Amino acid sequence: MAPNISTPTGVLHEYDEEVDTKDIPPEVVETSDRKLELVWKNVIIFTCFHIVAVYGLYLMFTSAKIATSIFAVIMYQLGGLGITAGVHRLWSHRAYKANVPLRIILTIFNSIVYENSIIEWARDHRVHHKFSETDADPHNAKRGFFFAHVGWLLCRKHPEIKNKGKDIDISDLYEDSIIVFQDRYYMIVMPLACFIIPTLAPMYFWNETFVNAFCVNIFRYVFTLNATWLVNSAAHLYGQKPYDKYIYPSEHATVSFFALGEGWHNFHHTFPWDYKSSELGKYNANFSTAFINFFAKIGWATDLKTVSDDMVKKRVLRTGDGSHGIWGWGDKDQPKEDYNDALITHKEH
Ligand code: ST9
Ligand code: ZN
Ligand code: ZN
Repeated sequence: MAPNISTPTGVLHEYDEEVDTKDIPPEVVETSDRKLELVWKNVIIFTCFHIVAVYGLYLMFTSAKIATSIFAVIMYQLGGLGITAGVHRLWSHRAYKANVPLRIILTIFNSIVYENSIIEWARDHRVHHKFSETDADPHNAKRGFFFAHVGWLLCRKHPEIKNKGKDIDISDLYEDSIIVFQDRYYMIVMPLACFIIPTLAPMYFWNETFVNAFCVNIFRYVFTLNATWLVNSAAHLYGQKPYDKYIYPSEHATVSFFALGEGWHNFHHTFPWDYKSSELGKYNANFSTAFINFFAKIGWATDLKTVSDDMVKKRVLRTGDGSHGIWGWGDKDQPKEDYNDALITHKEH
């Protein structure tokens, strides 16, 4: 018997034979086999980073030069693009293709933020998509906000991540010599790009003090980390689900703002190969899309994949929670006055 989908506004429509169980998140492994093995080194490092970051924020408003703060904002944007347009949309999801110069730029940008090498990040992320909200998901949101946000980086991984993860194909990543280079020399490239150069540049170019330059840069880094982590925590736990109400990921405008357009997470988990990572395509909340569009214009980014309106529509009707906006002319939720007041020219006779 075909069940109905109920929405906040009532029953939307009937399931048809297209519905399959992959829309329903798999049950988690019994919690009893979770052994929390804290990695104290990480606990101490992340605590120190956050304390220095708070001091860096204080210095931005007290003694740091304005150029140092502007520089930090620029580094946040560039590093952010290295995550969103780079390791996320390009390398993890292959949502578009990039030529060698663009891949080099994105690899440099990516190294501005210490979030592990592109290969390691993309491997964890593919596992996250494939096994979302199970123990094989590195930042399983069913273990709570703190675990999904940062806790997962403070303890040993669940054995399921390694068991299931070994079957995820990442051979394409090893075929890209640029990111293989980054992975091999990560502990040289990353400290230079994330910590050393961003600290020395303000000291060299506008005579900033070491303490100001260092602490403001740590604030920039920690801010970027938290913007990224919010996608795993807040955007997996709070928000509407216009595309698929059977999954945890949700649409979160605030997260999207800080994460350069990556908070439209219900859309993203439904259509992970869409280069916009959202349906909206509004640049004010999706700076990363504007960046990719620019490089597409000059021919450096190609094969941009995106979901057709029709595909989105079908999916919204089949599994959405009813919170999706109107489709356009003829949508069942379109206000009746539109029919009377809309200006229609060149009418068909
Ligand atoms: C960081 C990453 O912050 C953040 C990622 C967030 C992702 C967000 C996604 C959201 C969408 C995009 C939004 C972007 C928004 C951007 C906004 C920007 C403004 N598959 O890991 P190990 C195996 S990092 C298959 O050591 P432990 C493998 O054999 C922060 N196999 O596990 C591996 O060996 P190898 C900085 C896997 O010992 C072996 O297990 N980084 C997989 O349990 C051991 O792996 C840090 O602080 C897998 N997925 O340790 C480092 N995983 O690697 C933190 C593992 O040689 N990490 N295996 O192949 C660590 O210290 C450790 O990883 C650990 C776990 C303690 C957490
Ligand atoms: Zn996710
Ligand atoms: Zn993703």
